[in-house]
Amino acid sequence: MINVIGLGYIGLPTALMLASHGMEVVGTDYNKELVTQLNTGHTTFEERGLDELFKAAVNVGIKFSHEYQKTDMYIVAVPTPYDKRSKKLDARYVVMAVKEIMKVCPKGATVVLESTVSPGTVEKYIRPIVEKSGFVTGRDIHLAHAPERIIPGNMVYELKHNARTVGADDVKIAEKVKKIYASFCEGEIVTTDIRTAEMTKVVENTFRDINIAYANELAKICRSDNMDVYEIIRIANKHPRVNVLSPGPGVGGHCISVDPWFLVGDYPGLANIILAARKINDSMPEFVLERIHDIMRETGLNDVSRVGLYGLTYKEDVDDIRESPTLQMLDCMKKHLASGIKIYDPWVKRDVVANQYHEFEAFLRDVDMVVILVGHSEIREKMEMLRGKIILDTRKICTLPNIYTL
Ligand code: SAJ
Repeated sequence: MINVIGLGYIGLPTALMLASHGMEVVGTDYNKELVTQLNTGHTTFEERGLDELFKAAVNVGIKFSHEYQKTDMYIVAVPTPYDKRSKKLDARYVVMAVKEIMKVCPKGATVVLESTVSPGTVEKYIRPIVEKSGFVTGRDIHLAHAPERIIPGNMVYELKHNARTVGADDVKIAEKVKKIYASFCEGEIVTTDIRTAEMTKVVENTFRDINIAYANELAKICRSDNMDVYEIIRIANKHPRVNVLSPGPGVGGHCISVDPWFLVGDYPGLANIILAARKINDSMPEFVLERIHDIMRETGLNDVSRVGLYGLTYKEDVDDIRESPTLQMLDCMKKHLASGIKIYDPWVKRDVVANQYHEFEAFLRDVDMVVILVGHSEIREKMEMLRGKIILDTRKICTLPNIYTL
């Protein structure tokens, strides 16, 4: 039996996938409400294909509990935030999970960590917990790191098709863990040591952060000198070895805006491009605010309560608002004591900010300017309804004429 610890954005789909491919699975989460919701037949977030996968897993007997199980295989997928001051990994959830596992696991068990961590985390935090619990790693308890790689919005597909990495102390354990993932993963599964697996995952997300920062910096340069950044990127990308990403209102989510900080925190003085990229991406919400300000002045709109922000999530067609550029912008506005701006997101059903709307029509009625911050399918389909508004499109998705861009 496999006990998947943490039933959030990564743990839940992983548990469901394993169960629906013939593994006996119990998913454990310390949040009792979440466990109850799953046990009453409801998924806890929206994701393409998740409900179908959930049904398939429930049909073959997946179980959810808030209790850790006694078994020989654990997969840990708990949050790994960073400490905003030190910029280092905050390992408290990983530590808590491994401590709980040690209370129930038998000798011979394998603990696989899926959460993204900074290089050296298993050595620094996990191995000591195992040893303090009276076990010898590599003999009584085996450790492995198999970082998740799936992208929100396409998780179910990517779980099945992406290549994966499995790092372990011992080749036999790596092969054993690989076999479990191979039950559903059709991509290549590369085995390596734990530290390499840890570093590789952080390197992947940092690569993307740096590339997005390049696009965002170009947007700023082009704005300062009246050039069309989108046209320039479109043409540059025709070069066979160039692939500039898209500028946007900033980088959100719990991965790309967080993981590069692990390297900055652990390697001060060495992680220079990485730090610069983080700063550029973090500066984008403020840049958008400046654009709003300039456009208001240019168009004679002087009432901020007639400005509407479209999108609260960190990217299109997901319901995740963690570190979202819109929230970063609202924080920035608070510093300047500005308020009254209106907000709408079709994916965010509960009230999370002031002046939030739940009806697109009502939102549009109350604003003269719409700032597109997230390119949800909804707005792409309903673009015509924006006709007549002043539009700032930070995602370059608007098909109407005379719009403003970054
Ligand atoms: N963004 C841009 N311009 C772009 C691409 C993205 O501004 O050209 C913004 C997005 O709008 C969003 C942020 O960057 O705010 C991050 O979005 P994303 O779609 O690039 O990535 P995530 O955070 O949803 O998922 C990433 C993925 N990592 C990589 O692509 C290297 C995913 O594969 C990881 O599994 C995930 O992080 C994770 O959990 O670590």
